[in-house]
Amino acid sequence: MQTYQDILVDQPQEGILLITLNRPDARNALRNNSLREIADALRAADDDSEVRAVVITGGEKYFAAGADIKEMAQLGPIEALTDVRPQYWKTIAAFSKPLIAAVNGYALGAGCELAMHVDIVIAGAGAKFGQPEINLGTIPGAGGTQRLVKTVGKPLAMKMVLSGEMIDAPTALASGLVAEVTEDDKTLTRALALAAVIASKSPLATRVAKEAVLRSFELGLEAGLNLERKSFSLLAASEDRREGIAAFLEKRPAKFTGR
Ligand code: DAK
Repeated sequence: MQTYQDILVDQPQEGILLITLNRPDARNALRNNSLREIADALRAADDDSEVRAVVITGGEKYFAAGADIKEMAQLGPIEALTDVRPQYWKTIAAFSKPLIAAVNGYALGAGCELAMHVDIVIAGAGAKFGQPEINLGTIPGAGGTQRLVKTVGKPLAMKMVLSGEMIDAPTALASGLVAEVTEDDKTLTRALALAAVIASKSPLATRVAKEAVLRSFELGLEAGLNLERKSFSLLAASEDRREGIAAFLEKRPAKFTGR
């Protein structure tokens, strides 16, 4: 397996890849290289049929404290306009397999935006989410003014973006930013267990389901329902659907192959 500088990548269970942000001295601040490595690892995971789901975590203390402020300080308008980061974010957003975040501690700025790029966030009870860019005289740059509104709604998004104030895990749960809150020392275990459940499903169906759900952010209801119908019809031709239905009728676990 490839080695990286800012992340650790391993395969703790069959079918599951674990990415751990690993810049503890900078509170896992996401410098360009960190984002590049995350994007590279996800691209490789997309190409690897053995990988069925990915979990990303920052470890037990902090998820990520945002973009690297020291690196950001070097950005003038031209550098910001031609910045490489949007390409890395696009790769992360385009990852086609289920992506789960296990978040403990701070998920701030780009860290909160990374949490919003994943499909399911499991947060520890002590997790804190925020978009503190306003404290630096700037604004979020990777969806904090867009995905956040669509996720938690305008009132809370405005409060977070304009004040820089953080929200705690219960508020993140109530507002839909996270799917589940666990005890702090159970976050990764729970995320891996959920990844294992998802990894046992048909990889074709999870891929198509993820795409359909994500497209709902952009499509109107009629177009979204149309996409859903077409995707459903497409899956009707798959061996996995035949296997899933046969397994149900024969009262045995399904064995999905992704065909
Ligand atoms: N960047 C770089 N270093 C950071 C950092 C960060 N975001 N956060 C923490 N560190 C470093 C600190 O400088 C310190 O380093 P040393 O002094 O030891 O060398 C070390 O991590 C420990 O930090 P603290 O002593 O502050 O640790 P605490 O546990 O007391 O506090 C904290 C943790 C996360 C609450 C605190 O460190 C903090 O508030 N950090 C900054 C959070 C923040 O403001 N994040 C938002 C960053 S801006 C773009 C548009 C926008 C953006 C980027 C691009 N374009 C359109 C191109 C902006 C995005 C952002 O995310």
